[in-house]
Amino acid sequence: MAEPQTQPTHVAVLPSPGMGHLIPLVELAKRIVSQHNDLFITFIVPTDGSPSKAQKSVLESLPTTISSTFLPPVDLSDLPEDTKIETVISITVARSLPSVRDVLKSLVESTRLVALVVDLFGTDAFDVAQEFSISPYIFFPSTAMTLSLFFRLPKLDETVSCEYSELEEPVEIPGCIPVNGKELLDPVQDRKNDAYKWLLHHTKRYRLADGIMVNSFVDMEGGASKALQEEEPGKPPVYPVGPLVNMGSSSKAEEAECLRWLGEQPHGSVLYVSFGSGGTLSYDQINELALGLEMSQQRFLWVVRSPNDSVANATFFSVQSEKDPRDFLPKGFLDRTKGRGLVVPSWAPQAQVLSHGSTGGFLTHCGWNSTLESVVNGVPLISWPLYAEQKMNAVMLTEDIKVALRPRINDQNGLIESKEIERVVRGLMEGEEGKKVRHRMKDLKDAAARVLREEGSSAKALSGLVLKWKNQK
Ligand code: UPG
Repeated sequence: MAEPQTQPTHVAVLPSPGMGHLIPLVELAKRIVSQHNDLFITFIVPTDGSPSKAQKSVLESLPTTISSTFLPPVDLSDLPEDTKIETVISITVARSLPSVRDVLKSLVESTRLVALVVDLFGTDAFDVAQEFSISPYIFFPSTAMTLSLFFRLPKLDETVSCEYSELEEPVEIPGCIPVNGKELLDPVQDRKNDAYKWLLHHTKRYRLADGIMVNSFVDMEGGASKALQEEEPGKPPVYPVGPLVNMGSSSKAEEAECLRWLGEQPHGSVLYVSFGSGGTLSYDQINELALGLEMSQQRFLWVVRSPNDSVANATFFSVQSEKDPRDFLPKGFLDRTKGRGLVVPSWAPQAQVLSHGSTGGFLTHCGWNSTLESVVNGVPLISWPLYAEQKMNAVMLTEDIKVALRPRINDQNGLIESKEIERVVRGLMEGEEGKKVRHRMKDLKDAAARVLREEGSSAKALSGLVLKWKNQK
Protein backbone atom coordinates (compact mmCIF):
# COMPACT_ATOMS: atom_id res chain seq x y z
CA MET A 1 0.00 0.00 0.00
CA ALA A 2 1.26 3.52 -0.80
CA GLU A 3 2.26 5.71 2.12
CA PRO A 4 -0.88 7.66 2.97
CA GLN A 5 0.74 11.06 3.58
CA THR A 6 2.26 11.17 0.08
CA GLN A 7 -1.13 10.74 -1.57
CA PRO A 8 -3.35 13.67 -2.57
CA THR A 9 -6.22 14.59 -0.29
CA HIS A 10 -9.54 13.00 -1.21
CA VAL A 11 -13.04 14.01 -0.11
CA ALA A 12 -16.29 12.06 -0.62
CA VAL A 13 -19.59 13.87 -1.14
CA LEU A 14 -23.01 12.30 -0.60
CA PRO A 15 -25.88 14.35 -2.07
CA SER A 16 -29.34 13.38 -0.86
CA PRO A 17 -31.92 13.00 -3.69
CA GLY A 18 -33.16 16.16 -5.45
CA MET A 19 -31.55 18.54 -7.95
CA GLY A 20 -31.76 21.37 -5.40
CA HIS A 21 -29.33 19.39 -3.24
CA LEU A 22 -27.05 18.07 -5.98
CA ILE A 23 -26.51 21.38 -7.81
CA PRO A 24 -25.03 23.39 -4.89
CA LEU A 25 -22.83 20.45 -3.81
CA VAL A 26 -21.49 20.29 -7.35
CA GLU A 27 -20.80 24.03 -7.19
CA LEU A 28 -18.97 23.52 -3.89
CA ALA A 29 -16.84 20.77 -5.43
CA LYS A 30 -16.06 22.87 -8.52
CA ARG A 31 -15.04 25.82 -6.40
CA ILE A 32 -12.73 23.64 -4.24
CA VAL A 33 -10.93 21.94 -7.12
CA SER A 34 -10.60 25.18 -9.09
CA GLN A 35 -8.47 26.48 -6.23
CA HIS A 36 -6.79 23.21 -5.21
CA ASN A 37 -5.86 21.13 -8.21
CA ASP A 38 -4.21 18.56 -5.93
CA LEU A 39 -7.47 17.64 -4.22
CA PHE A 40 -9.81 14.91 -5.47
CA ILE A 41 -13.54 14.59 -4.92
CA THR A 42 -15.87 11.63 -5.43
CA PHE A 43 -19.66 12.03 -5.53
CA ILE A 44 -21.52 9.02 -4.18
CA VAL A 45 -25.09 9.37 -5.42
CA PRO A 46 -27.97 7.46 -3.80
CA THR A 47 -31.07 6.94 -5.90
CA ASP A 48 -34.35 5.02 -6.02
CA GLY A 49 -34.29 4.49 -9.76
CA SER A 50 -32.09 5.08 -12.74
CA PRO A 51 -30.21 8.41 -12.67
CA SER A 52 -32.20 11.23 -14.25
CA LYS A 53 -31.05 13.12 -17.34
CA ALA A 54 -30.66 16.27 -15.26
CA GLN A 55 -28.44 14.47 -12.70
CA LYS A 56 -26.31 12.93 -15.40
CA SER A 57 -25.81 16.16 -17.29
CA VAL A 58 -24.73 18.00 -14.12
CA LEU A 59 -22.27 15.26 -13.12
CA GLU A 60 -20.89 14.56 -16.58
CA SER A 61 -19.65 18.10 -17.15
CA LEU A 62 -17.20 18.19 -14.25
CA PRO A 63 -13.41 18.62 -14.17
CA THR A 64 -11.41 15.37 -14.13
CA THR A 65 -10.51 15.67 -10.44
CA ILE A 66 -14.21 15.21 -9.60
CA SER A 67 -15.64 11.76 -10.24
CA SER A 68 -19.02 10.29 -9.46
CA THR A 69 -20.56 6.95 -8.82
CA PHE A 70 -24.28 6.13 -8.76
CA LEU A 71 -25.22 3.68 -6.04
CA PRO A 72 -27.52 0.74 -6.81
CA PRO A 73 -31.13 2.00 -6.58
CA VAL A 74 -32.92 1.26 -3.31
CA ASP A 75 -36.39 -0.23 -3.24
CA LEU A 76 -39.03 2.15 -1.88
CA SER A 77 -42.08 0.22 -3.05
CA ASP A 78 -43.18 -0.44 0.55
CA LEU A 79 -43.62 3.28 1.29
CA PRO A 80 -47.23 4.48 1.32
CA GLU A 81 -48.28 6.83 -1.52
CA ASP A 82 -48.60 9.82 0.80
CA THR A 83 -45.10 9.53 2.29
CA LYS A 84 -43.65 13.02 2.67
CA ILE A 85 -40.64 14.03 0.64
CA GLU A 86 -38.30 14.41 3.65
CA THR A 87 -39.09 10.81 4.67
CA VAL A 88 -38.50 9.52 1.14
CA ILE A 89 -35.16 11.35 0.96
CA SER A 90 -34.02 10.17 4.40
CA ILE A 91 -35.03 6.55 3.76
CA THR A 92 -33.28 6.57 0.38
CA VAL A 93 -30.06 7.59 2.15
CA ALA A 94 -30.57 5.14 5.06
CA ARG A 95 -31.19 2.20 2.71
CA SER A 96 -28.16 3.14 0.64
CA LEU A 97 -25.75 2.85 3.56
CA PRO A 98 -24.49 -0.68 2.74
CA SER A 99 -23.46 0.52 -0.72
CA VAL A 100 -22.05 3.79 0.70
CA ARG A 101 -19.90 1.57 2.94
CA ASP A 102 -18.65 -0.43 -0.09
CA VAL A 103 -17.65 2.74 -1.95
CA LEU A 104 -15.97 4.32 1.09
CA LYS A 105 -14.10 1.09 1.76
CA SER A 106 -12.64 1.04 -1.73
CA LEU A 107 -11.78 4.76 -1.53
CA VAL A 108 -10.07 4.30 1.83
CA GLU A 109 -8.01 1.45 0.34
CA SER A 110 -6.91 3.44 -2.69
CA THR A 111 -6.82 7.13 -1.66
CA ARG A 112 -6.13 9.42 1.31
CA LEU A 113 -9.82 9.94 2.11
CA VAL A 114 -10.14 12.54 4.88
CA ALA A 115 -13.73 13.76 4.90
CA LEU A 116 -17.29 12.81 4.01
CA VAL A 117 -19.55 15.75 3.19
CA VAL A 118 -23.29 15.09 3.37
CA ASP A 119 -26.15 17.55 2.96
CA LEU A 120 -29.10 18.36 5.20
CA PHE A 121 -30.71 14.91 5.14
CA GLY A 122 -27.57 12.76 4.98
CA THR A 123 -26.48 12.51 8.61
CA ASP A 124 -27.10 8.74 8.83
CA ALA A 125 -23.99 8.29 6.74
CA PHE A 126 -21.93 9.70 9.62
CA ASP A 127 -21.91 6.23 11.22
CA VAL A 128 -20.22 4.79 8.15
CA ALA A 129 -17.71 7.67 8.08
CA GLN A 130 -16.89 6.90 11.68
CA GLU A 131 -16.22 3.23 10.89
CA PHE A 132 -13.45 4.37 8.56
CA SER A 133 -12.25 7.27 10.79
CA ILE A 134 -13.25 9.86 8.19
CA SER A 135 -14.31 13.33 9.37
CA PRO A 136 -18.04 13.98 8.95
CA TYR A 137 -19.12 17.35 7.51
CA ILE A 138 -22.42 18.88 6.44
CA PHE A 139 -22.95 21.20 3.51
CA PHE A 140 -26.21 23.01 4.22
CA PRO A 141 -27.72 24.06 0.87
CA SER A 142 -30.34 26.35 2.36
CA THR A 143 -30.35 29.49 4.48
CA ALA A 144 -28.41 30.28 7.65
CA MET A 145 -31.88 31.03 9.03
CA THR A 146 -33.09 27.46 8.50
CA LEU A 147 -29.83 26.11 9.93
CA SER A 148 -30.30 28.32 12.97
CA LEU A 149 -33.80 26.88 13.41
CA PHE A 150 -32.42 23.34 13.03
CA PHE A 151 -30.04 23.90 15.94
CA ARG A 152 -32.99 25.20 17.96
CA LEU A 153 -35.43 22.43 16.99
CA PRO A 154 -34.49 19.74 19.58
CA LYS A 155 -35.08 22.33 22.34
CA LEU A 156 -38.35 23.55 20.79
CA ASP A 157 -39.48 19.95 20.56
CA GLU A 158 -38.95 19.54 24.29
CA THR A 159 -40.58 22.79 25.34
CA VAL A 160 -43.55 23.18 22.97
CA SER A 161 -46.39 20.72 23.39
CA CYS A 162 -48.82 21.84 20.68
CA GLU A 163 -48.31 22.08 16.92
CA TYR A 164 -46.00 25.01 16.11
CA SER A 165 -48.75 26.40 13.85
CA GLU A 166 -50.97 26.80 16.92
CA LEU A 167 -48.51 29.02 18.79
CA GLU A 168 -49.86 32.52 19.27
CA GLU A 169 -46.47 34.20 19.21
CA PRO A 170 -44.10 33.91 16.25
CA VAL A 171 -41.21 31.48 16.75
CA GLU A 172 -37.89 33.11 17.73
CA ILE A 173 -35.01 31.84 15.60
CA PRO A 174 -31.61 32.97 16.91
CA GLY A 175 -30.34 35.92 14.85
CA CYS A 176 -33.41 36.05 12.56
CA ILE A 177 -36.71 37.76 11.97
CA PRO A 178 -39.35 35.84 14.02
CA VAL A 179 -41.53 33.56 11.91
CA ASN A 180 -45.16 32.62 12.41
CA GLY A 181 -45.43 28.88 13.17
CA LYS A 182 -47.55 28.39 10.03
CA GLU A 183 -44.69 29.62 7.85
CA LEU A 184 -42.03 27.33 9.31
CA LEU A 185 -40.77 24.62 6.99
CA ASP A 186 -43.20 21.90 5.91
CA PRO A 187 -41.89 18.92 7.88
CA VAL A 188 -42.45 20.67 11.22
CA GLN A 189 -46.10 21.37 10.42
CA ASP A 190 -47.31 17.95 11.56
CA ARG A 191 -45.36 16.66 14.52
CA LYS A 192 -46.95 13.21 14.32
CA ASN A 193 -45.80 12.65 10.75
CA ASP A 194 -42.62 10.65 10.10
CA ALA A 195 -41.20 13.60 8.16
CA TYR A 196 -40.99 15.56 11.43
CA LYS A 197 -39.40 12.61 13.22
CA TRP A 198 -36.78 12.29 10.50
CA LEU A 199 -36.03 15.99 10.61
CA LEU A 200 -35.66 15.96 14.38
CA HIS A 201 -33.42 12.90 14.10
CA HIS A 202 -31.12 14.70 11.64
CA THR A 203 -31.04 17.99 13.58
CA LYS A 204 -29.95 16.12 16.72
CA ARG A 205 -27.13 14.54 14.73
CA TYR A 206 -25.89 17.89 13.35
CA ARG A 207 -23.78 18.16 16.50
CA LEU A 208 -21.82 15.06 15.42
CA ALA A 209 -20.38 16.95 12.44
CA ASP A 210 -16.81 18.26 12.57
CA GLY A 211 -18.04 21.36 10.74
CA ILE A 212 -20.99 22.72 8.76
CA MET A 213 -20.71 24.77 5.58
CA VAL A 214 -23.74 26.89 4.78
CA ASN A 215 -24.53 28.25 1.33
CA SER A 216 -25.06 31.82 2.46
CA PHE A 217 -22.99 34.88 3.24
CA VAL A 218 -22.60 37.34 6.03
CA ASP A 219 -23.94 40.40 4.17
CA MET A 220 -27.16 38.61 3.27
CA GLU A 221 -27.83 36.85 6.57
CA GLY A 222 -25.76 38.77 9.09
CA GLY A 223 -27.86 38.01 12.18
CA ALA A 224 -28.19 34.29 11.55
CA SER A 225 -24.51 33.92 10.55
CA LYS A 226 -23.42 35.59 13.77
CA ALA A 227 -25.76 33.48 15.91
CA LEU A 228 -24.46 30.33 14.24
CA GLN A 229 -20.87 31.23 14.88
CA GLU A 230 -21.37 31.78 18.58
CA GLU A 231 -19.51 29.02 20.35
CA GLU A 232 -21.50 26.60 22.43
CA PRO A 233 -20.43 23.27 23.92
CA GLY A 234 -20.96 20.49 21.41
CA LYS A 235 -21.83 22.81 18.52
CA PRO A 236 -19.62 22.35 15.45
CA PRO A 237 -18.05 25.37 13.73
CA VAL A 238 -20.25 26.87 11.01
CA TYR A 239 -18.68 28.28 7.84
CA PRO A 240 -20.73 30.60 5.59
CA VAL A 241 -19.19 29.77 2.18
CA GLY A 242 -21.81 31.05 -0.27
CA PRO A 243 -23.18 32.11 -2.58
CA LEU A 244 -22.13 29.01 -4.52
CA VAL A 245 -24.35 28.93 -7.57
CA ASN A 246 -24.63 27.33 -10.95
CA MET A 247 -23.39 29.79 -13.59
CA GLY A 248 -23.57 26.96 -16.16
CA SER A 249 -23.58 26.98 -19.89
CA SER A 250 -25.67 24.75 -22.05
CA SER A 251 -25.72 23.88 -25.70
CA LYS A 252 -29.05 22.09 -26.00
CA ALA A 253 -31.14 23.22 -28.94
CA GLU A 254 -34.37 23.83 -27.05
CA GLU A 255 -32.49 25.91 -24.48
CA ALA A 256 -30.70 27.94 -27.16
CA GLU A 257 -34.15 28.81 -28.55
CA CYS A 258 -35.22 30.34 -25.26
CA LEU A 259 -32.01 32.38 -24.98
CA ARG A 260 -32.43 33.54 -28.58
CA TRP A 261 -35.91 34.79 -27.72
CA LEU A 262 -34.57 36.60 -24.66
CA GLY A 263 -31.95 38.24 -26.87
CA GLU A 264 -34.73 39.88 -28.89
CA GLN A 265 -36.35 41.55 -25.85
CA PRO A 266 -35.46 45.00 -24.47
CA HIS A 267 -32.99 45.28 -21.59
CA GLY A 268 -34.43 44.37 -18.17
CA SER A 269 -37.94 43.89 -19.56
CA VAL A 270 -38.64 40.18 -19.00
CA LEU A 271 -40.08 38.57 -15.89
CA TYR A 272 -38.73 35.03 -15.53
CA VAL A 273 -41.30 32.71 -13.91
CA SER A 274 -40.20 29.36 -12.49
CA PHE A 275 -40.90 27.15 -9.49
CA GLY A 276 -37.60 25.27 -9.31
CA SER A 277 -37.07 21.63 -10.04
CA GLY A 278 -40.01 20.25 -8.08
CA GLY A 279 -42.67 22.96 -7.96
CA THR A 280 -46.11 22.40 -9.45
CA LEU A 281 -49.33 24.43 -9.24
CA SER A 282 -52.97 23.34 -9.23
CA TYR A 283 -54.99 23.65 -12.41
CA ASP A 284 -56.90 26.68 -11.03
CA GLN A 285 -53.71 28.37 -9.87
CA ILE A 286 -52.05 27.96 -13.28
CA ASN A 287 -55.12 29.57 -14.78
CA GLU A 288 -54.91 32.58 -12.44
CA LEU A 289 -51.18 32.96 -13.05
CA ALA A 290 -51.62 32.89 -16.81
CA LEU A 291 -54.38 35.52 -16.66
CA GLY A 292 -52.39 37.68 -14.23
CA LEU A 293 -49.32 37.62 -16.48
CA GLU A 294 -51.47 38.48 -19.47
CA MET A 295 -53.22 41.34 -17.66
CA SER A 296 -49.91 42.80 -16.43
CA GLN A 297 -48.91 43.46 -20.06
CA GLN A 298 -45.31 42.66 -19.12
CA ARG A 299 -42.96 40.40 -21.03
CA PHE A 300 -42.43 36.98 -19.44
CA LEU A 301 -40.57 33.71 -19.81
CA TRP A 302 -42.51 31.02 -17.98
CA VAL A 303 -41.30 27.48 -17.24
CA VAL A 304 -44.60 25.59 -17.17
CA ARG A 305 -45.30 22.15 -15.74
CA SER A 306 -48.49 20.09 -15.89
CA PRO A 307 -50.88 21.00 -13.08
CA ASN A 308 -51.08 18.86 -9.99
CA ASP A 309 -54.08 19.37 -7.74
CA SER A 310 -52.86 17.36 -4.74
CA VAL A 311 -49.20 18.26 -4.02
CA ALA A 312 -46.95 21.26 -4.73
CA ASN A 313 -43.77 19.27 -5.33
CA ALA A 314 -44.96 16.73 -7.86
CA THR A 315 -41.84 16.86 -10.04
CA PHE A 316 -39.22 16.78 -7.27
CA PHE A 317 -37.76 13.46 -8.45
CA SER A 318 -38.38 13.89 -12.20
CA VAL A 319 -38.74 17.27 -13.79
CA GLN A 320 -40.70 16.30 -16.90
CA SER A 321 -43.99 18.03 -17.64
CA GLU A 322 -46.47 15.38 -18.72
CA LYS A 323 -48.91 17.33 -20.84
CA ASP A 324 -48.73 19.78 -23.70
CA PRO A 325 -49.19 23.28 -22.17
CA ARG A 326 -52.05 23.91 -24.64
CA ASP A 327 -54.07 21.26 -22.77
CA PHE A 328 -54.14 23.17 -19.49
CA LEU A 329 -53.38 26.86 -20.16
CA PRO A 330 -56.41 29.16 -20.63
CA LYS A 331 -57.90 28.98 -24.10
CA GLY A 332 -56.22 31.40 -26.49
CA PHE A 333 -53.58 32.44 -23.92
CA LEU A 334 -50.59 31.41 -26.03
CA ASP A 335 -51.89 33.27 -29.08
CA ARG A 336 -52.82 36.41 -27.16
CA THR A 337 -49.40 36.65 -25.49
CA LYS A 338 -47.38 35.60 -28.55
CA GLY A 339 -44.23 37.69 -28.93
CA ARG A 340 -44.58 39.19 -25.46
CA GLY A 341 -44.45 35.91 -23.56
CA LEU A 342 -42.61 32.63 -24.04
CA VAL A 343 -43.75 29.40 -22.43
CA VAL A 344 -41.11 26.71 -21.95
CA PRO A 345 -42.28 23.25 -20.88
CA SER A 346 -40.52 21.72 -17.83
CA TRP A 347 -36.98 23.12 -17.77
CA ALA A 348 -35.09 26.27 -18.77
CA PRO A 349 -31.36 27.09 -18.64
CA GLN A 350 -32.02 29.16 -15.54
CA ALA A 351 -28.45 30.25 -14.82
CA GLN A 352 -28.20 31.80 -18.28
CA VAL A 353 -31.69 33.24 -18.16
CA LEU A 354 -30.95 35.06 -14.91
CA SER A 355 -27.61 36.40 -16.13
CA HIS A 356 -29.19 37.63 -19.39
CA GLY A 357 -29.52 41.40 -19.72
CA SER A 358 -33.15 41.17 -20.84
CA THR A 359 -34.23 39.56 -17.55
CA GLY A 360 -35.52 42.19 -15.14
CA GLY A 361 -37.38 40.18 -12.50
CA PHE A 362 -37.89 36.66 -11.21
CA LEU A 363 -41.13 35.20 -9.91
CA THR A 364 -39.77 32.32 -7.85
CA HIS A 365 -40.79 29.60 -5.40
CA CYS A 366 -37.89 30.89 -3.24
CA GLY A 367 -35.84 27.68 -3.47
CA TRP A 368 -32.51 28.76 -2.09
CA ASN A 369 -30.48 28.01 -5.21
CA SER A 370 -32.87 30.04 -7.35
CA THR A 371 -32.72 32.86 -4.82
CA LEU A 372 -28.94 32.93 -4.76
CA GLU A 373 -28.75 32.72 -8.57
CA SER A 374 -30.93 35.81 -8.67
CA VAL A 375 -28.80 37.55 -6.05
CA VAL A 376 -25.52 37.06 -7.92
CA ASN A 377 -27.18 38.57 -10.99
CA GLY A 378 -28.91 41.38 -9.10
CA VAL A 379 -32.40 40.34 -10.29
CA PRO A 380 -35.22 41.37 -7.87
CA LEU A 381 -37.86 38.86 -6.86
CA ILE A 382 -41.53 38.10 -6.53
CA SER A 383 -41.78 35.47 -3.81
CA TRP A 384 -44.27 32.66 -4.38
CA PRO A 385 -43.30 29.94 -1.88
CA LEU A 386 -44.74 26.44 -2.29
CA TYR A 387 -43.23 23.82 0.04
CA ALA A 388 -40.14 22.81 2.07
CA GLU A 389 -38.59 25.89 3.79
CA GLN A 390 -39.70 28.26 1.01
CA LYS A 391 -42.19 30.21 3.16
CA MET A 392 -39.44 31.00 5.66
CA ASN A 393 -37.22 32.14 2.80
CA ALA A 394 -40.04 34.35 1.54
CA VAL A 395 -40.46 35.96 4.98
CA MET A 396 -36.76 36.76 5.11
CA LEU A 397 -36.58 38.04 1.52
CA THR A 398 -39.75 40.12 1.75
CA GLU A 399 -39.86 41.40 5.31
CA ASP A 400 -36.26 41.32 6.49
CA ILE A 401 -33.86 42.13 3.65
CA LYS A 402 -36.62 43.42 1.34
CA VAL A 403 -35.43 42.21 -2.03
CA ALA A 404 -38.78 40.64 -2.94
CA LEU A 405 -42.47 41.54 -3.26
CA ARG A 406 -44.97 38.94 -2.09
CA PRO A 407 -48.48 38.53 -3.55
CA ARG A 408 -51.33 37.87 -1.12
CA ILE A 409 -53.29 34.63 -1.09
CA ASN A 410 -57.09 34.86 -1.02
CA ASP A 411 -57.89 32.94 2.19
CA GLN A 412 -61.33 31.98 0.90
CA ASN A 413 -60.13 29.87 -1.99
CA GLY A 414 -56.39 29.48 -1.24
CA LEU A 415 -55.47 31.02 -4.61
CA ILE A 416 -53.29 33.94 -5.59
CA GLU A 417 -55.71 35.57 -7.96
CA SER A 418 -55.02 37.11 -11.35
CA LYS A 419 -55.67 40.71 -10.21
CA GLU A 420 -53.19 40.34 -7.35
CA ILE A 421 -50.63 38.79 -9.70
CA GLU A 422 -51.12 41.67 -12.15
CA ARG A 423 -50.60 44.19 -9.30
CA VAL A 424 -47.40 42.62 -8.01
CA VAL A 425 -45.89 41.95 -11.45
CA ARG A 426 -46.49 45.55 -12.51
CA GLY A 427 -45.21 46.70 -9.11
CA LEU A 428 -41.93 44.89 -9.59
CA MET A 429 -41.35 45.64 -13.25
CA GLU A 430 -42.44 49.30 -13.36
CA GLY A 431 -43.58 50.53 -9.93
CA GLU A 432 -41.84 52.57 -7.23
CA GLU A 433 -41.66 49.59 -4.85
CA GLY A 434 -39.99 47.65 -7.65
CA LYS A 435 -37.31 50.31 -7.89
CA LYS A 436 -36.53 49.97 -4.19
CA VAL A 437 -36.18 46.19 -4.21
CA ARG A 438 -34.12 46.42 -7.41
CA HIS A 439 -31.80 48.85 -5.73
CA ARG A 440 -31.33 46.66 -2.66
CA MET A 441 -30.76 43.62 -4.86
CA LYS A 442 -28.00 45.49 -6.70
CA ASP A 443 -26.22 46.15 -3.37
CA LEU A 444 -26.54 42.49 -2.45
CA LYS A 445 -25.11 41.48 -5.84
CA ASP A 446 -22.04 43.62 -5.17
CA ALA A 447 -21.66 42.14 -1.69
CA ALA A 448 -21.96 38.60 -3.11
CA ALA A 449 -19.11 39.29 -5.53
CA ARG A 450 -17.01 40.75 -2.72
CA VAL A 451 -17.30 37.78 -0.31
CA LEU A 452 -16.15 35.36 -3.00
CA ARG A 453 -13.00 37.31 -3.88
CA GLU A 454 -9.75 35.98 -2.43
CA GLU A 455 -9.89 38.02 0.75
CA GLY A 456 -13.70 37.86 1.05
CA SER A 457 -15.35 36.19 4.05
CA SER A 458 -16.80 33.19 2.19
CA ALA A 459 -13.63 32.51 0.20
CA LYS A 460 -11.53 32.64 3.35
CA ALA A 461 -13.89 30.36 5.29
CA LEU A 462 -13.76 27.71 2.56
CA SER A 463 -10.01 27.87 1.99
CA GLY A 464 -9.41 27.59 5.75
CA LEU A 465 -11.48 24.43 5.82
CA VAL A 466 -9.76 22.89 2.80
CA LEU A 467 -6.40 23.61 4.41
CA LYS A 468 -7.57 21.77 7.50
CA TRP A 469 -8.47 18.74 5.34
CA LYS A 470 -5.12 18.84 3.59
CA ASN A 471 -3.23 18.93 6.88
CA GLN A 472 -5.30 16.15 8.38
CA LYS A 473 -3.22 13.11 9.31
N1 UPG B 1 -33.32 24.91 -12.56
C1 UPG B 1 -33.03 25.08 -13.89
N2 UPG B 1 -34.07 25.14 -14.77
C2 UPG B 1 -35.37 25.05 -14.40
C3 UPG B 1 -35.66 24.89 -13.02
C4 UPG B 1 -34.61 24.83 -12.14
O1 UPG B 1 -31.87 25.17 -14.30
O2 UPG B 1 -36.25 25.12 -15.26
C5 UPG B 1 -32.21 24.84 -11.60
C6 UPG B 1 -32.03 26.19 -10.93
O3 UPG B 1 -31.16 27.02 -11.67
C7 UPG B 1 -31.49 25.80 -9.56
C8 UPG B 1 -32.11 24.42 -9.30
O4 UPG B 1 -32.52 23.93 -10.55
O5 UPG B 1 -30.09 25.68 -9.62
C9 UPG B 1 -33.34 24.50 -8.40
O6 UPG B 1 -32.94 24.72 -7.08
P1 UPG B 1 -33.84 25.51 -6.04
O7 UPG B 1 -34.20 26.82 -6.55
O8 UPG B 1 -33.11 25.53 -4.74
O9 UPG B 1 -35.18 24.72 -5.97
P2 UPG B 1 -35.55 23.20 -5.59
O10 UPG B 1 -35.07 22.29 -6.59
O11 UPG B 1 -36.99 23.25 -5.31
O12 UPG B 1 -34.71 22.99 -4.20
C10 UPG B 1 -34.89 22.24 -3.03
C11 UPG B 1 -36.03 22.75 -2.13
C12 UPG B 1 -35.82 24.23 -1.79
C13 UPG B 1 -34.48 24.38 -1.09
C14 UPG B 1 -33.38 23.82 -1.97
C15 UPG B 1 -32.03 23.85 -1.27
O13 UPG B 1 -37.27 22.58 -2.80
O14 UPG B 1 -36.87 24.69 -0.97
O15 UPG B 1 -34.22 25.75 -0.81
O16 UPG B 1 -33.66 22.46 -2.30
O17 UPG B 1 -32.07 23.11 -0.08
